[in-house]
Amino acid sequence: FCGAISNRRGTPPYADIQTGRMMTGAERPLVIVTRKLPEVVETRLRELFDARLNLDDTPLSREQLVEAVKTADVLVPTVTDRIDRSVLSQAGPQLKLIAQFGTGVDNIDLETARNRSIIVTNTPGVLTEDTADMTMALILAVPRRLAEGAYLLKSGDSQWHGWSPTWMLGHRIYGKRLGIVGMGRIGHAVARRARAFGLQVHYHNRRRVSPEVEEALEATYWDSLDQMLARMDIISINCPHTPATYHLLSARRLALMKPSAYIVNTARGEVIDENALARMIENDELGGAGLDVFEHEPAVNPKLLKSDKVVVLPHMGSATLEGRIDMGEKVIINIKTFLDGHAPPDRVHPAMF
Ligand code: 8YV
Repeated sequence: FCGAISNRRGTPPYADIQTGRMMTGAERPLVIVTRKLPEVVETRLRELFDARLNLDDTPLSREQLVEAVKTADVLVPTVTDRIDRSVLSQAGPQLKLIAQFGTGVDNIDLETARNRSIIVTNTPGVLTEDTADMTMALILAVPRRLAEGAYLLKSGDSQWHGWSPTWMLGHRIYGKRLGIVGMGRIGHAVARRARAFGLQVHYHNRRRVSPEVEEALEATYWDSLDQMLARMDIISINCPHTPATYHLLSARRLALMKPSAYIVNTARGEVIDENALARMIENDELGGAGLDVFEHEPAVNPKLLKSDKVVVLPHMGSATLEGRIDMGEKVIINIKTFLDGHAPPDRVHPAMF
């Protein structure tokens, strides 16, 4: 990790983070990036900053993370880096910005960051459509048994003896009720897609969206999550993971769902009590699940892996090259704006935690 890459001299100077003093060449702020990013993003980072990159993409150990916060002026972590209180409390006074490569910031102890006057930014907006696409893919895949069918042919020992009218029957999604938990950017994008597939859109959110948006999405608001859960055919989790949403889908709430209902999660595993979900799947108490995220990534509950009623993906919701490049650009804009002495555009608002 951290093969230091020296920068070309002659790139524009920057104001020092602490003093506002102009810096040039080797004095430029040190930006430590914890994971390998697309080449075009890394090239730009090297051009602009004293960038220390992770060329072989091995996730940082805790000790390496501590070392990084002790030395970096700007840290660029991702979801796989646990920047908790004990890591942050060892940060040097030079660390002033954590520019997360990602939208979710639940891997960062925001309160400690705030107490230490470290600004945290993220990359909202640029992965909305990709994540909504993957959500829709799971909403289709689970009821229509897509992964099961594909695996059956690819697994070699063909159990396919030709078409039959009663074989591999799934369930129709057209006309069914979709309940979106979390009507932010991604929730909206899922709702737009769902309408096109003939689903009836329902949602639960901390705040009700405007009547204009509700009308455009033909979306029905539920103040009570419990009541919504009991009446939906499909539930999609699209809210961030915060202390308030940890195990929002608890064993008690999961049990409110119809036994035929499906649940899809492209947000964060921690929003669902994964053990409770796995038990329900094992006991045939739910129609199925489409999961892109897990409570203890990269571990996945074996009961979920075993079940034909569950489609699992390895946290791929936003995994497009275009999306990753856009995320990198956002990170660079946040860093550059900050180093130029302005408030970076994607500061994580205190209301998020
Ligand atoms: C990213 C995500 O892959 O941005 C997020 O919140 O969940 C993913 O799309 C990852 O988190 C990058 O940090």
